[in-house]
Amino acid sequence: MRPRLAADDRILRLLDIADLPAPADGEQTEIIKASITDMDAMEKACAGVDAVIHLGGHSLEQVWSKILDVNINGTYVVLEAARRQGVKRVVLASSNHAVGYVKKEDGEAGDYEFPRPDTNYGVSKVAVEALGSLYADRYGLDVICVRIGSCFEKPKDVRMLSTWLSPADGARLFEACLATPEPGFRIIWGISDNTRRWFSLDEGRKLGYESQDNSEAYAEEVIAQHGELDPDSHAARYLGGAWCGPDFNTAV
Ligand code: 15L
Repeated sequence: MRPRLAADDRILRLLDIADLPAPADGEQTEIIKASITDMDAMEKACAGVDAVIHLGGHSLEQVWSKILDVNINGTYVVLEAARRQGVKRVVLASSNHAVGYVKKEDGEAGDYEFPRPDTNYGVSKVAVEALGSLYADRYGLDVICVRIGSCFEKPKDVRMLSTWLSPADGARLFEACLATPEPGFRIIWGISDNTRRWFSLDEGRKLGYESQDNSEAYAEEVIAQHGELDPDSHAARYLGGAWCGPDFNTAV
């Protein structure tokens, strides 16, 4: 997102526990190395900013203690630091795995599909949404939770022909989340306008998001490589795909 969210009238302040490349000449970017679980660092990082896009945390399944510390407590720290520093808007990365056990046969997944997490990671995304809801209702922050499908340069398998969010659409979606007036609390799908998508784009469109990409451009190549999905497989039956299957290594 770093090059995609750069703009002449914007300073991007990036925070990561990893080393990030120093800003290039003319790049209006500030770099902070810190953990999202460090309240002092997060308050400093939130000072004077208009909006926070929170993408930090474990992006795959992990043991519960790490999920609790980084994904759940880390999101609390992000929201609380934002509140203390008077930041008005926070965009939170949720995931399809918050509702992974929803069945595809039940039809297109709505924007506010009730939680059905498929893993510890999925539970953390439900908690992320709950924390966002608390900070919107109790403290008046604008909070938009984006249930991201699969955000990669290209769909990596046949399921991702349905769940793909192109990085360019991801940036369009975040721009819409930043620009829309007074959203309050929202949950939207982070999905491209894929021919094979299983997800609603209604709420995203209400915020001004218009996808310009469709995974169908990669369908022939992906199906030639992987073959069609077995209709009885978890990948074909559940939004969370193989994460819902008995062979998936749910960490304890
Ligand atoms: C996610 O939430 C993960 O962060 C990502 O790495 C993918 O696995 C994606 O879900 C997916 O379901 O494809």
